[in-house]
Amino acid sequence: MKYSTAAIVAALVPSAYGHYFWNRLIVNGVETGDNEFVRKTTRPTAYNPIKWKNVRDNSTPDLDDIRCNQGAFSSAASTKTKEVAPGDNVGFKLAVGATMQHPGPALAYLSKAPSTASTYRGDGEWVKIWETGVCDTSKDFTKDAWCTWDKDRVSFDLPKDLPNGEYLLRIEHIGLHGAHDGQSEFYPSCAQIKVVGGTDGGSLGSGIKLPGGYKQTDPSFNFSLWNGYKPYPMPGGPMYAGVQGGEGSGNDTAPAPTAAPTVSAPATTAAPTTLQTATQEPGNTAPTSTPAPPPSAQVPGTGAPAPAPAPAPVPNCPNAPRRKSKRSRKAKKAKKAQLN
Ligand SMILES: [Cu+2]
Repeated sequence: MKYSTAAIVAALVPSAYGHYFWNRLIVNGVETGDNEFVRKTTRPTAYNPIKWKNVRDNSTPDLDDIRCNQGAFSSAASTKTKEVAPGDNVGFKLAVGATMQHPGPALAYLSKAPSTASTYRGDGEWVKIWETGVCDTSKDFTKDAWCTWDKDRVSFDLPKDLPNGEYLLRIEHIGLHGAHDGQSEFYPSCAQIKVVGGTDGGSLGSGIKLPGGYKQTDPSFNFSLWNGYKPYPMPGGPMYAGVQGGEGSGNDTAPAPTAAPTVSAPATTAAPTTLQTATQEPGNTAPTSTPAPPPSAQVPGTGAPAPAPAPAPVPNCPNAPRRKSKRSRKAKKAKKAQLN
């Protein structure tokens, strides 16, 4: 049977710009292997998000799933731990050629393992070390205004004063297209790292617990992208403020991070911890017109226009209900190869 280009494109859509999961750690620009240092999820559909509503794979942010994705601890022992140095540029790449075609922020957290990363469940404090939100308020707030839009990776620097030891490094992208309806989508994963060449002792200061630090009622997860740009209140508590104590840190007097995480602030008075941009740009993102298709160069093998998301309500991802639909044999094979 001969497939039309359009049919093939439609079949490829889910893996090309649907849901996604992380499986590669990047260190100083060098990609590591699939799940070599990133714990593998056991969820039936690896790219499904974690959600509070319209739940997939029984996975919600109130479960341990929110740490490193569902079932990730079961692969901890078979996941390698990557040696890194303080200040190294690290990053994560999505699996199966996916890109982040969901609007929303990305965040990175560290949690110190009491002993080794490969035996750590992640039940300690998670300290946020990086975040990214809106890069250009003149663009579509439901799409490419967000810095991560259509990217297949993120990268950032580890703190220069990061104490020696083993950690879980947690990456997360949050899809906000359905957040006005309580349908924020969480895509976390963790890499196992060992910091060497730094100083001994000292702590990262206060962070959040996962689960617990994200609440279903948080303004960050009940936020509408659909009526033009507005500042987004970043979740995840205070940003890392420097090592607390420890030998040779020279930073023993660093102020303690603020005690009150913004995530627990009521919606009406929430003061965002971080605004990516200072100015408000009204009127340019009204979701009344059909969005332009993504540049085909950004979506390998397709020139497919993105399914136009309805302005409101937006209960589902454009592709979510279609993920089980016919997929080309080629894409299936490629995906299987990636997953093996
Ligand atoms: Cu989605």
